[in-house]
Amino acid sequence: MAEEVKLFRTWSSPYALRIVWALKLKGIEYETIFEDLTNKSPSLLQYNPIHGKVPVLVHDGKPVCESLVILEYVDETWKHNPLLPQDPYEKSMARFWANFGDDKLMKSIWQLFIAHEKDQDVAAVAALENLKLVEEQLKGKKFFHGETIGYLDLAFGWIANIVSILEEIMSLKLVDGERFPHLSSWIQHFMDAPVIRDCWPPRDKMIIKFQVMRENYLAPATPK
Ligand SMILES: N[C@@H](CCC(=O)N[C@@H](CS)C(=O)NCC(=O)O)C(=O)O
Repeated sequence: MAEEVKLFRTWSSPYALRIVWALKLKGIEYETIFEDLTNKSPSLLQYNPIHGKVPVLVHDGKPVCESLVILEYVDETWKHNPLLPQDPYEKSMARFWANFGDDKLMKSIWQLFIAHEKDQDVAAVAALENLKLVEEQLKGKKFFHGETIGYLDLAFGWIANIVSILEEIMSLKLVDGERFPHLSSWIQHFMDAPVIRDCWPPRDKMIIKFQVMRENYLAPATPK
C-alpha cells in the first residue's frame, strides 16, 4: 500500500518551508493542507494539541510536530539524499547550530525588527553578533555541510528570504557582502538552487504581512 504523507502548513511559515524543501529534496509525494492560523482546523489541533502550530507532518496517520524534529524524521525515514551528517559529532554540531538559529539568532533579528528607534542600535549589535557566529560556520564552504544542501541549510533557510524582507521594511542592511562575505555567498548559492527557489512564498505578500506585524508591535497601546 502506498504511504500517506500530509503536511499541514501556511503559505508563509518559514518553519514549514523547511519541510517542503526536505520532502522535495527527497522526492517524496505528499498532500498539502493549508491552515488559517486565525481559525485552526480541528485536524491541526488534534495532531498538534500541545502547540497548535504548523508545520505538522502526518505519515500514515502518525503526526510529527516541530520543524527541526520533522526534518530529522524525514531524513531517517527516507534515507536517500541524506540531510544530516553521518558522523555523530558533526550531527550533534548541526543540531546545536540549528537550535542556536531558532533560539538566539531568529529572536535577536526579530527584536531588532520590532524595536523602537531609540532601542534599534542595541538590538542591531545583538543581531549582528549572532550573524557573525553563523558567518564563521560558513568559512570555506559552499553550503553548511559542504557541496550540497543539507539539514543546516534548510534550518537557516529563512535567513536567505526573511532577512532581506525585514531589511527592506526597516530600510537597513544587515547582511552585506563586506561584513558577511561567506553568508552572502551562501544566500546566493541557496537562492539559486531550483529546489529552493521554486518554493519561496510571494515576496510582495510577505512584505505586506511583515509590515502589518511590525506596525502592530510598534503601535502605542490604546488607553482602556
Ligand atoms: N518551533 C516551531 C515553531 C512553529 C511556529 O511558530 N509556527 C507558527 C507559524 S510560522 C504557528 O503555527 N503559529 C501559530 C500559533 O502560534 O498559534 C517549529 O519549529 O515548528
